[in-house]
Amino acid sequence: MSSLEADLATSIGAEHVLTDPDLLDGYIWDWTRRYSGAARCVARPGSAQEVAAVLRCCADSGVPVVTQGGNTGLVGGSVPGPDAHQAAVLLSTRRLRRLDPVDTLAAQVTAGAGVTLADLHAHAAAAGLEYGVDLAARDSATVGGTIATNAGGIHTIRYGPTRGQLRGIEAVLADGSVVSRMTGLAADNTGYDLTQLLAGSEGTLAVITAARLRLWPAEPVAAAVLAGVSGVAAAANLYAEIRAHLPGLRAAEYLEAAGLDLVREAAGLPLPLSRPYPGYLLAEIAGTPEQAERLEDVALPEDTAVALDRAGRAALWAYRERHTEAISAAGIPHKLDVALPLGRIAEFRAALDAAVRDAAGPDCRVIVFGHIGAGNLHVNVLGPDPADEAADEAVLRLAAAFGGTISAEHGIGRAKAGLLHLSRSAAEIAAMRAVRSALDPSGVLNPGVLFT
Ligand code: FAD
Ligand code: 2HG
Ligand code: ZN
Repeated sequence: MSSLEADLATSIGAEHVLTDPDLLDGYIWDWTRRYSGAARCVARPGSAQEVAAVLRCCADSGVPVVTQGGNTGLVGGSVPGPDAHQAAVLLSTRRLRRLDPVDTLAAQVTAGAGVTLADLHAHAAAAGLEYGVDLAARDSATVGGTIATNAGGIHTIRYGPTRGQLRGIEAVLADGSVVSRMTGLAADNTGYDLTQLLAGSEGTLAVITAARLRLWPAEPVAAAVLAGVSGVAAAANLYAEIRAHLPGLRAAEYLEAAGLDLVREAAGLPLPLSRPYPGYLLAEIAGTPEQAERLEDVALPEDTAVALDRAGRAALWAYRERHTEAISAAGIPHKLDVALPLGRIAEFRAALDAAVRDAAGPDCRVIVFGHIGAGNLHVNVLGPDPADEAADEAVLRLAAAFGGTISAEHGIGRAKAGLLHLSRSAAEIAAMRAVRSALDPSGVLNPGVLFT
């Protein structure tokens, strides 16, 4: 055991420092199997003080630290870079499982960074409240990871992304100092907002150890609706039509035939409607059954499935939520996560397939789905070699050309670090780098993530 591993073992307990290559293998590959890297060990601290001790040991040795929560991130940020000379300490937050009683008066809760979204949802629900961020990886994705990526998800149109749920944060900086602002005050105007700064920081500024989270009154879900449409423009228009009639609209998702076919094949599901369509809009409506009756005022396509009970709604959601799994069952995907102004989303979609095939070859399969209410399209490309970046770059350049962003919700990670300039100006990138240098002067936290 080297002196760093020995120091880590002294600080957090030898049983929480993993060096066995078979055990490391479970941490060093990302969810998509496209990215993996070199880790010298995995450290599993159990408190903010132990995180601080790990960071101090690594700072003293000049060894990079890659923080990992549920390892469901889709941009290669949760695993180390491939350079064996730069082998990292992988800091897993999975033991940071504190989950305090819900403060029903403030409608807030304090949760450790390693708490999963599923556990947080169950905890909030038991108090008659709801956490505003939900996504299909809920059983593994953590509070810390979703803050670090500013995750979006299926309820972004209702509650906003993760940054909108934050009322405080506890984190450890690269030098081991603990910053904690967990008062939960909704009104607090005392200088720089470190809590918000860490939202979307992707492990490059600090290790988040806990957060004070805002909760919402639990909403009864009245209906899920799946409508067959001609494509993304029709889906966007139908979304706007439902929004105009139903104030309880809380999710508006888009699917296409290519993704639906993969899901049906992987999960053995029947066609959801009487015949196939080029696209589908899936909407979820909150409210009482009477409020859901206002769906009758919406000009829904004739071929629309409406599910009122929980089982029926889950059956419709399965067609959307199983996309990521079904795509990975067909190959190692190139994942892009763009957002466009709704008014330009159809132009982008019309140009997409040709742009990908021109860049990466005629046999690429392009699968598009996403959170249409947020203008967010997930573009998955199957076919090109995992190391070939041509399709990725073509999609991101196209999004930028149509006034969009290269990341709607997954972040930049390692995958898009070289193309950050497509969405951020030179002055913005310089300011971001200055913030990073101020908080982590040696650049030990997640090197290669966000910036090349
Ligand atoms: P990880 O993957 O472990 O890490 C992600 C990033 O955060 C890395 O850069 C890591 O270094 C950093 N990090 C993790 N924990 C900390 C911490 N405590 N302190 C500092 N940095 C940290 N994303 C969406 O936004 N919306 C979706 O709808 C969505 N759906 C998904 C569905 C599936 C099936 C899958 C596999 C993924 C999906 N994702 C989605 C992506 C992913 O779930 C999110 O990015 C999530 O926020 C990652 O959380 P995690 O705990 O797994 O983080
Ligand atoms: C989703 O919305 C996730 O399902 C994953 O953000 C997207 O797999 C993807 O590309
Ligand atoms: Zn998504």
